[in-house]
Amino acid sequence: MPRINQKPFLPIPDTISQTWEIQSETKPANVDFSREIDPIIDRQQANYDRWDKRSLTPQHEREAQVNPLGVLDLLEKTSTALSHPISFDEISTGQSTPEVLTPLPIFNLDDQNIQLADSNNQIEPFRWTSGRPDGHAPIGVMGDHTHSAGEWMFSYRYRFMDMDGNREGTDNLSDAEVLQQFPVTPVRMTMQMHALGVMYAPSDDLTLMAMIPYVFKEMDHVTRRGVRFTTNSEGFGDIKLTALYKVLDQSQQRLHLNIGMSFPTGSIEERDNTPAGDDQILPYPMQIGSGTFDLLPGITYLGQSNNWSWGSQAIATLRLGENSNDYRLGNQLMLTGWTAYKWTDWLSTSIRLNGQTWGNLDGSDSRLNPMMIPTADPDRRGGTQLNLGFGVNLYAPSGNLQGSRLAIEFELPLYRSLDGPQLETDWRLTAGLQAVF
Ligand SMILES: [Cu+2]
Repeated sequence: MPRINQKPFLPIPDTISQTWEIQSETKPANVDFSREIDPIIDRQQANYDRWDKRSLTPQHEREAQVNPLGVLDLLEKTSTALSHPISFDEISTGQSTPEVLTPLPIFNLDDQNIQLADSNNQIEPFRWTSGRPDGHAPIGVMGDHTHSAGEWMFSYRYRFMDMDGNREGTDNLSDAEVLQQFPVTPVRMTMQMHALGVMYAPSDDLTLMAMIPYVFKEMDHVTRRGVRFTTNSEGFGDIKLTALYKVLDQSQQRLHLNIGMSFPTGSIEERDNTPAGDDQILPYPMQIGSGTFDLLPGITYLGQSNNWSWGSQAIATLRLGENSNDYRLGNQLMLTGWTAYKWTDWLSTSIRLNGQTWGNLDGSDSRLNPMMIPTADPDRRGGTQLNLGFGVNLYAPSGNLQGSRLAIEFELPLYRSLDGPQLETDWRLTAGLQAVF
Protein backbone atom coordinates (compact mmCIF):
# COMPACT_ATOMS: atom_id res chain seq x y z
CA MET A 1 0.00 0.00 0.00
CA PRO A 2 1.30 3.45 -0.80
CA ARG A 3 1.62 5.99 1.96
CA ILE A 4 -1.35 8.25 1.83
CA ASN A 5 0.04 11.22 3.69
CA GLN A 6 2.00 12.05 6.79
CA LYS A 7 -0.73 12.28 9.38
CA PRO A 8 0.22 11.06 12.87
CA PHE A 9 -0.37 7.41 13.66
CA LEU A 10 0.31 4.71 16.16
CA PRO A 11 1.10 1.16 15.16
CA ILE A 12 -1.50 -1.57 15.46
CA PRO A 13 -0.22 -4.85 16.87
CA ASP A 14 0.14 -7.60 14.33
CA THR A 15 -1.02 -10.31 16.72
CA ILE A 16 -4.73 -10.00 16.40
CA SER A 17 -7.49 -12.22 17.65
CA GLN A 18 -10.63 -12.62 15.61
CA THR A 19 -12.70 -10.59 18.02
CA TRP A 20 -11.54 -7.71 20.06
CA GLU A 21 -13.21 -6.10 22.96
CA ILE A 22 -13.00 -2.39 22.96
CA GLN A 23 -13.49 -0.44 26.13
CA SER A 24 -13.93 3.23 26.41
CA GLU A 25 -13.72 3.67 30.13
CA THR A 26 -10.37 5.36 30.10
CA LYS A 27 -8.85 7.84 27.79
CA PRO A 28 -5.17 7.80 26.97
CA ALA A 29 -3.49 11.10 27.49
CA ASN A 30 -2.01 11.20 24.03
CA VAL A 31 -5.32 11.23 22.20
CA ASP A 32 -7.40 14.35 21.94
CA PHE A 33 -11.09 13.64 22.36
CA SER A 34 -12.03 17.23 22.95
CA ARG A 35 -14.27 17.25 19.92
CA GLU A 36 -16.02 14.09 20.92
CA ILE A 37 -19.72 14.61 21.28
CA ASP A 38 -20.85 11.98 23.72
CA PRO A 39 -18.25 9.60 25.10
CA ILE A 40 -19.87 6.36 26.05
CA ILE A 41 -19.04 4.08 28.93
CA ASP A 42 -19.58 0.76 27.34
CA ARG A 43 -17.94 -2.36 26.04
CA GLN A 44 -18.15 -2.81 22.35
CA GLN A 45 -17.32 -5.81 20.26
CA ALA A 46 -15.38 -5.08 17.16
CA ASN A 47 -14.41 -7.51 14.50
CA TYR A 48 -10.97 -6.88 13.19
CA ASP A 49 -9.78 -8.49 10.05
CA ARG A 50 -6.03 -8.87 10.04
CA TRP A 51 -5.79 -8.77 6.28
CA ASP A 52 -7.89 -5.70 5.91
CA LYS A 53 -6.89 -3.32 8.59
CA ARG A 54 -9.10 -0.65 7.13
CA SER A 55 -12.29 -2.47 7.88
CA LEU A 56 -12.51 -1.95 11.60
CA THR A 57 -16.20 -2.52 11.50
CA PRO A 58 -17.99 -3.64 14.64
CA GLN A 59 -20.06 -6.72 14.17
CA HIS A 60 -23.66 -7.49 14.95
CA GLU A 61 -25.98 -4.57 14.52
CA ARG A 62 -23.35 -1.91 14.64
CA GLU A 63 -21.71 -0.06 11.84
CA ALA A 64 -18.68 2.21 12.04
CA GLN A 65 -18.62 5.51 10.21
CA VAL A 66 -16.38 8.51 10.27
CA ASN A 67 -18.36 11.60 11.14
CA PRO A 68 -17.50 15.05 9.80
CA LEU A 69 -15.43 15.76 12.89
CA GLY A 70 -13.18 12.84 12.11
CA VAL A 71 -14.45 10.79 15.03
CA LEU A 72 -15.44 7.20 14.48
CA ASP A 73 -19.16 6.82 15.09
CA LEU A 74 -20.62 3.52 16.13
CA LEU A 75 -24.13 3.45 14.79
CA GLU A 76 -26.52 1.16 16.60
CA LYS A 77 -28.58 -0.11 13.78
CA THR A 78 -31.18 -1.72 15.99
CA SER A 79 -32.07 1.53 17.63
CA THR A 80 -32.07 4.85 15.88
CA ALA A 81 -31.86 6.59 19.23
CA LEU A 82 -28.41 5.18 19.86
CA SER A 83 -25.82 6.75 17.68
CA HIS A 84 -22.73 7.72 19.53
CA PRO A 85 -19.07 8.23 18.97
CA ILE A 86 -16.80 5.72 20.59
CA SER A 87 -13.26 6.18 21.64
CA PHE A 88 -11.19 3.12 20.98
CA ASP A 89 -8.72 3.64 23.75
CA GLU A 90 -8.22 0.20 25.22
CA ILE A 91 -8.24 -3.05 23.39
CA SER A 92 -8.42 -6.37 25.09
CA THR A 93 -8.11 -9.80 23.62
CA GLY A 94 -11.54 -10.81 24.75
CA GLN A 95 -10.57 -12.33 28.10
CA SER A 96 -12.43 -11.44 31.24
CA THR A 97 -9.48 -9.47 32.51
CA PRO A 98 -8.78 -7.04 29.71
CA GLU A 99 -5.22 -6.93 28.67
CA VAL A 100 -4.26 -3.56 27.40
CA LEU A 101 -2.45 -3.74 24.11
CA THR A 102 -1.30 -0.89 21.99
CA PRO A 103 -3.87 1.88 22.06
CA LEU A 104 -5.81 2.24 18.86
CA PRO A 105 -6.20 5.96 18.41
CA ILE A 106 -8.88 7.86 16.64
CA PHE A 107 -7.57 11.23 15.67
CA ASN A 108 -9.69 14.25 15.18
CA LEU A 109 -8.73 14.78 11.63
CA ASP A 110 -9.85 17.62 9.51
CA ASP A 111 -10.80 15.37 6.65
CA GLN A 112 -12.84 12.20 6.87
CA ASN A 113 -9.94 9.81 6.88
CA ILE A 114 -8.98 7.81 9.88
CA GLN A 115 -5.32 7.03 9.75
CA LEU A 116 -4.40 3.60 11.01
CA ALA A 117 -1.05 1.95 10.65
CA ASP A 118 0.24 -1.57 10.78
CA SER A 119 3.52 -2.73 12.30
CA ASN A 120 5.36 -1.76 9.12
CA ASN A 121 4.25 1.80 9.75
CA GLN A 122 2.10 1.71 6.67
CA ILE A 123 -0.74 4.13 6.91
CA GLU A 124 -4.00 2.72 5.79
CA PRO A 125 -7.07 4.91 5.66
CA PHE A 126 -10.64 4.00 6.47
CA ARG A 127 -11.55 3.84 2.85
CA TRP A 128 -12.81 1.60 0.11
CA THR A 129 -10.03 -0.85 -0.72
CA SER A 130 -9.33 -3.13 -3.66
CA GLY A 131 -7.06 -5.24 -1.43
CA ARG A 132 -9.59 -8.02 -0.84
CA PRO A 133 -11.15 -10.67 -3.07
CA ASP A 134 -14.32 -8.66 -3.63
CA GLY A 135 -12.26 -5.50 -4.17
CA HIS A 136 -12.90 -6.19 -7.84
CA ALA A 137 -16.39 -6.61 -9.25
CA PRO A 138 -17.54 -9.93 -10.73
CA ILE A 139 -15.23 -10.63 -13.69
CA GLY A 140 -17.99 -10.01 -16.24
CA VAL A 141 -17.92 -6.31 -15.32
CA MET A 142 -15.35 -4.16 -17.14
CA GLY A 143 -13.87 -0.93 -15.81
CA ASP A 144 -15.20 -1.60 -12.32
CA HIS A 145 -12.20 -0.42 -10.33
CA THR A 146 -9.51 2.23 -10.37
CA HIS A 147 -5.89 1.94 -9.23
CA SER A 148 -3.57 3.89 -6.96
CA ALA A 149 -1.06 6.23 -8.56
CA GLY A 150 1.74 4.40 -10.34
CA GLU A 151 0.07 0.97 -10.31
CA TRP A 152 -0.06 -1.26 -13.37
CA MET A 153 -2.48 -4.12 -13.90
CA PHE A 154 -2.36 -6.73 -16.64
CA SER A 155 -5.34 -8.93 -17.30
CA TYR A 156 -6.51 -11.76 -19.48
CA ARG A 157 -10.19 -12.52 -19.90
CA TYR A 158 -11.87 -15.41 -21.62
CA ARG A 159 -15.54 -15.33 -22.48
CA PHE A 160 -17.79 -17.97 -23.97
CA MET A 161 -21.30 -17.19 -25.16
CA ASP A 162 -23.79 -19.81 -26.28
CA MET A 163 -26.77 -18.89 -28.45
CA ASP A 164 -28.97 -21.86 -29.18
CA GLY A 165 -32.33 -21.49 -30.90
CA ASN A 166 -34.34 -18.52 -32.12
CA ARG A 167 -36.72 -16.15 -30.44
CA GLU A 168 -39.21 -13.51 -31.50
CA GLY A 169 -40.31 -11.14 -28.78
CA THR A 170 -40.34 -13.32 -25.67
CA ASP A 171 -41.37 -16.50 -27.51
CA ASN A 172 -39.14 -19.34 -28.66
CA LEU A 173 -39.32 -20.18 -32.34
CA SER A 174 -38.56 -23.58 -33.78
CA ASP A 175 -36.32 -23.86 -36.84
CA ALA A 176 -39.43 -24.83 -38.89
CA GLU A 177 -41.21 -21.66 -37.79
CA VAL A 178 -38.29 -19.48 -38.88
CA LEU A 179 -38.09 -21.40 -42.16
CA GLN A 180 -41.70 -20.43 -42.93
CA GLN A 181 -40.45 -16.83 -43.17
CA PHE A 182 -36.90 -17.32 -44.51
CA PRO A 183 -35.19 -19.86 -46.79
CA VAL A 184 -32.31 -20.17 -44.30
CA THR A 185 -32.18 -19.92 -40.52
CA PRO A 186 -29.34 -19.84 -38.03
CA VAL A 187 -29.62 -22.67 -35.50
CA ARG A 188 -26.85 -21.98 -33.06
CA MET A 189 -23.98 -19.58 -32.59
CA THR A 190 -21.03 -19.58 -30.23
CA MET A 191 -18.76 -16.67 -29.53
CA GLN A 192 -15.41 -16.91 -27.79
CA MET A 193 -13.32 -13.97 -26.82
CA HIS A 194 -9.76 -13.78 -25.51
CA ALA A 195 -9.05 -10.29 -24.26
CA LEU A 196 -5.80 -8.77 -23.07
CA GLY A 197 -6.08 -5.71 -20.90
CA VAL A 198 -3.75 -3.25 -19.28
CA MET A 199 -4.51 -0.61 -16.68
CA TYR A 200 -2.27 2.17 -15.45
CA ALA A 201 -2.96 4.94 -12.96
CA PRO A 202 -1.05 8.19 -13.54
CA SER A 203 -2.71 9.51 -10.37
CA ASP A 204 -5.03 8.31 -7.62
CA ASP A 205 -7.96 9.92 -9.40
CA LEU A 206 -7.26 8.78 -12.95
CA THR A 207 -6.83 5.24 -14.26
CA LEU A 208 -6.31 4.46 -17.93
CA MET A 209 -7.43 1.15 -19.39
CA ALA A 210 -6.85 -0.48 -22.76
CA MET A 211 -8.32 -3.75 -23.99
CA ILE A 212 -7.84 -5.74 -27.17
CA PRO A 213 -10.01 -8.79 -27.86
CA TYR A 214 -9.46 -11.71 -30.18
CA VAL A 215 -12.78 -13.18 -31.24
CA PHE A 216 -13.91 -16.53 -32.63
CA LYS A 217 -17.44 -16.89 -34.00
CA GLU A 218 -19.18 -19.94 -35.32
CA MET A 219 -22.73 -20.19 -36.67
CA ASP A 220 -24.67 -23.31 -37.62
CA HIS A 221 -27.52 -23.05 -40.13
CA VAL A 222 -30.21 -25.14 -41.77
CA THR A 223 -32.01 -24.41 -45.05
CA ARG A 224 -35.60 -25.23 -46.08
CA ARG A 225 -34.18 -28.14 -48.07
CA GLY A 226 -32.57 -29.49 -44.94
CA VAL A 227 -29.00 -28.59 -45.87
CA ARG A 228 -26.87 -27.84 -42.83
CA PHE A 229 -23.80 -25.63 -42.99
CA THR A 230 -21.52 -23.73 -40.64
CA THR A 231 -19.70 -20.45 -41.06
CA ASN A 232 -16.74 -19.20 -39.05
CA SER A 233 -14.99 -15.93 -38.51
CA GLU A 234 -12.17 -14.83 -36.25
CA GLY A 235 -9.84 -11.94 -35.69
CA PHE A 236 -8.82 -9.06 -33.50
CA GLY A 237 -11.84 -7.05 -32.44
CA ASP A 238 -12.31 -3.40 -31.63
CA ILE A 239 -9.71 -1.90 -29.29
CA LYS A 240 -11.20 -0.05 -26.34
CA LEU A 241 -9.49 2.77 -24.48
CA THR A 242 -11.13 4.03 -21.31
CA ALA A 243 -10.32 6.70 -18.77
CA LEU A 244 -11.69 6.01 -15.30
CA TYR A 245 -11.99 9.18 -13.30
CA LYS A 246 -12.66 8.90 -9.58
CA VAL A 247 -15.04 11.55 -8.33
CA LEU A 248 -15.79 10.26 -4.82
CA ASP A 249 -13.79 8.21 -2.32
CA GLN A 250 -14.99 8.26 1.26
CA SER A 251 -16.67 6.15 3.93
CA GLN A 252 -15.86 2.93 2.06
CA GLN A 253 -17.63 4.11 -1.04
CA ARG A 254 -16.36 5.12 -4.42
CA LEU A 255 -17.78 6.61 -7.54
CA HIS A 256 -15.98 6.92 -10.84
CA LEU A 257 -16.81 7.99 -14.37
CA ASN A 258 -16.02 5.67 -17.29
CA ILE A 259 -15.10 7.65 -20.36
CA GLY A 260 -14.35 5.18 -23.11
CA MET A 261 -13.86 4.96 -26.83
CA SER A 262 -13.98 1.90 -29.05
CA PHE A 263 -11.85 2.01 -32.19
CA PRO A 264 -12.89 0.24 -35.42
CA THR A 265 -9.95 -2.17 -35.53
CA GLY A 266 -12.15 -5.26 -35.90
CA SER A 267 -13.02 -6.53 -39.36
CA ILE A 268 -16.44 -5.94 -40.97
CA GLU A 269 -15.38 -7.81 -44.11
CA GLU A 270 -15.57 -11.38 -42.81
CA ARG A 271 -16.38 -13.96 -45.47
CA ASP A 272 -16.93 -17.68 -45.62
CA ASN A 273 -18.39 -20.36 -47.89
CA THR A 274 -22.17 -20.86 -47.85
CA PRO A 275 -24.60 -22.80 -50.10
CA ALA A 276 -25.05 -19.49 -51.99
CA GLY A 277 -21.41 -19.62 -53.07
CA ASP A 278 -17.84 -19.51 -51.93
CA ASP A 279 -16.38 -16.60 -50.04
CA GLN A 280 -19.67 -14.80 -49.35
CA ILE A 281 -19.83 -11.72 -47.13
CA LEU A 282 -21.14 -12.88 -43.74
CA PRO A 283 -24.19 -11.31 -42.07
CA TYR A 284 -23.96 -8.72 -39.30
CA PRO A 285 -23.59 -10.91 -36.18
CA MET A 286 -20.67 -12.81 -37.74
CA GLN A 287 -18.62 -9.65 -38.26
CA ILE A 288 -15.89 -9.02 -35.71
CA GLY A 289 -16.01 -5.25 -35.27
CA SER A 290 -18.61 -2.49 -35.38
CA GLY A 291 -16.78 -0.55 -38.09
CA THR A 292 -17.50 2.70 -36.26
CA PHE A 293 -15.92 4.75 -33.52
CA ASP A 294 -18.09 4.11 -30.50
CA LEU A 295 -18.32 6.33 -27.47
CA LEU A 296 -18.57 4.40 -24.18
CA PRO A 297 -19.70 6.75 -21.42
CA GLY A 298 -20.59 5.33 -18.04
CA ILE A 299 -20.58 5.59 -14.29
CA THR A 300 -19.60 3.08 -11.59
CA TYR A 301 -20.49 3.03 -7.90
CA LEU A 302 -18.74 0.80 -5.34
CA GLY A 303 -19.40 0.22 -1.64
CA GLN A 304 -17.92 -1.99 1.07
CA SER A 305 -18.46 -3.09 4.61
CA ASN A 306 -16.44 -5.57 6.62
CA ASN A 307 -17.53 -8.70 4.76
CA TRP A 308 -19.92 -7.40 2.12
CA SER A 309 -19.43 -5.31 -0.95
CA TRP A 310 -21.76 -4.05 -3.63
CA GLY A 311 -21.71 -1.94 -6.71
CA SER A 312 -23.48 -0.85 -9.82
CA GLN A 313 -22.50 0.35 -13.23
CA ALA A 314 -24.19 1.92 -16.24
CA ILE A 315 -22.37 1.98 -19.58
CA ALA A 316 -23.71 3.13 -22.93
CA THR A 317 -22.35 2.30 -26.36
CA LEU A 318 -23.02 5.15 -28.76
CA ARG A 319 -22.08 4.55 -32.39
CA LEU A 320 -20.58 7.57 -34.08
CA GLY A 321 -21.32 7.84 -37.77
CA GLU A 322 -21.67 5.04 -40.29
CA ASN A 323 -19.11 2.42 -41.18
CA SER A 324 -17.54 1.81 -44.58
CA ASN A 325 -20.25 -0.75 -45.39
CA ASP A 326 -23.02 1.86 -45.04
CA TYR A 327 -24.49 0.85 -41.70
CA ARG A 328 -24.01 1.31 -38.02
CA LEU A 329 -24.85 -1.15 -35.27
CA GLY A 330 -27.52 -0.23 -32.74
CA ASN A 331 -26.67 1.76 -29.63
CA GLN A 332 -26.55 -0.19 -26.37
CA LEU A 333 -27.23 0.46 -22.74
CA MET A 334 -25.95 -1.83 -20.00
CA LEU A 335 -27.10 -1.54 -16.40
CA THR A 336 -25.73 -3.89 -13.78
CA GLY A 337 -25.74 -4.23 -10.01
CA TRP A 338 -24.06 -6.80 -7.78
CA THR A 339 -23.32 -7.77 -4.25
CA ALA A 340 -20.49 -9.96 -3.00
CA TYR A 341 -19.66 -11.67 0.25
CA LYS A 342 -16.08 -12.02 1.45
CA TRP A 343 -15.78 -15.47 3.04
CA THR A 344 -12.04 -15.28 3.72
CA ASP A 345 -9.20 -12.93 2.83
CA TRP A 346 -8.78 -14.84 -0.44
CA LEU A 347 -12.31 -15.88 -1.46
CA SER A 348 -15.52 -14.05 -2.26
CA THR A 349 -18.67 -14.98 -4.12
CA SER A 350 -21.04 -12.68 -5.94
CA ILE A 351 -24.50 -12.45 -7.36
CA ARG A 352 -25.30 -9.96 -10.10
CA LEU A 353 -28.15 -8.65 -12.20
CA ASN A 354 -27.07 -7.59 -15.67
CA GLY A 355 -29.54 -5.84 -17.95
CA GLN A 356 -28.79 -4.87 -21.51
CA THR A 357 -30.83 -3.32 -24.25
CA TRP A 358 -29.56 -2.74 -27.78
CA GLY A 359 -31.04 -1.31 -30.93
CA ASN A 360 -31.41 -2.35 -34.53
CA LEU A 361 -29.04 -1.26 -37.27
CA ASP A 362 -29.21 1.98 -39.16
CA GLY A 363 -28.51 1.51 -42.85
CA SER A 364 -27.53 -1.81 -44.37
CA ASP A 365 -24.74 -3.63 -46.15
CA SER A 366 -26.06 -3.80 -49.74
CA ARG A 367 -24.30 -7.15 -50.32
CA LEU A 368 -26.60 -8.86 -47.80
CA ASN A 369 -30.10 -10.01 -48.72
CA PRO A 370 -32.45 -9.53 -45.74
CA MET A 371 -35.06 -11.83 -47.34
CA MET A 372 -32.65 -14.77 -47.27
CA ILE A 373 -31.81 -15.13 -43.59
CA PRO A 374 -32.87 -13.16 -40.48
CA THR A 375 -29.22 -12.38 -39.54
CA ALA A 376 -28.97 -10.29 -42.75
CA ASP A 377 -31.96 -8.12 -41.78
CA PRO A 378 -30.89 -4.85 -40.08
CA ASP A 379 -34.29 -4.65 -38.37
CA ARG A 380 -33.98 -8.02 -36.63
CA ARG A 381 -30.99 -7.28 -34.45
CA GLY A 382 -32.33 -5.36 -31.43
CA GLY A 383 -33.30 -6.76 -28.07
CA THR A 384 -33.38 -6.62 -24.30
CA GLN A 385 -31.96 -9.16 -21.91
CA LEU A 386 -31.66 -9.48 -18.15
CA ASN A 387 -29.09 -11.95 -16.84
CA LEU A 388 -28.46 -13.37 -13.39
CA GLY A 389 -24.77 -13.95 -12.71
CA PHE A 390 -22.96 -16.08 -10.13
CA GLY A 391 -19.31 -15.30 -9.57
CA VAL A 392 -16.28 -16.43 -7.59
CA ASN A 393 -13.25 -14.20 -6.98
CA LEU A 394 -9.94 -15.57 -5.72
CA TYR A 395 -7.31 -13.15 -4.45
CA ALA A 396 -3.75 -13.55 -3.20
CA PRO A 397 -3.53 -11.33 -0.08
CA SER A 398 0.17 -11.98 0.47
CA GLY A 399 3.16 -13.86 -0.88
CA ASN A 400 4.84 -13.71 -4.27
CA LEU A 401 1.54 -13.45 -6.08
CA GLN A 402 0.19 -10.72 -3.81
CA GLY A 403 -2.55 -8.76 -5.54
CA SER A 404 -3.13 -11.39 -8.22
CA ARG A 405 -6.61 -12.60 -8.95
CA LEU A 406 -8.46 -15.42 -10.61
CA ALA A 407 -12.18 -15.00 -11.14
CA ILE A 408 -15.06 -16.66 -12.93
CA GLU A 409 -18.66 -15.70 -13.54
CA PHE A 410 -21.54 -17.61 -15.06
CA GLU A 411 -24.63 -15.80 -16.34
CA LEU A 412 -28.08 -17.17 -17.11
CA PRO A 413 -30.98 -15.24 -18.63
CA LEU A 414 -33.98 -14.21 -16.55
CA TYR A 415 -35.65 -12.28 -19.34
CA ARG A 416 -35.13 -12.04 -23.10
CA SER A 417 -37.06 -10.08 -25.66
CA LEU A 418 -35.69 -9.92 -29.20
CA ASP A 419 -36.61 -8.30 -32.50
CA GLY A 420 -36.64 -11.67 -34.15
CA PRO A 421 -36.34 -14.16 -35.40
CA GLN A 422 -32.96 -13.78 -33.72
CA LEU A 423 -30.68 -16.24 -31.96
CA GLU A 424 -31.12 -16.05 -28.19
CA THR A 425 -28.25 -16.01 -25.70
CA ASP A 426 -28.61 -18.96 -23.32
CA TRP A 427 -25.58 -18.52 -21.11
CA ARG A 428 -22.35 -16.67 -20.81
CA LEU A 429 -19.18 -17.60 -18.99
CA THR A 430 -16.38 -15.16 -18.21
CA ALA A 431 -13.08 -16.07 -16.57
CA GLY A 432 -10.12 -13.86 -15.92
CA LEU A 433 -6.62 -13.51 -14.52
CA GLN A 434 -5.35 -10.21 -13.18
CA ALA A 435 -1.95 -9.22 -11.85
CA VAL A 436 -0.94 -5.91 -10.28
CA PHE A 437 2.55 -4.41 -10.34
CU1 LIG B 1 -7.25 -3.06 -12.70
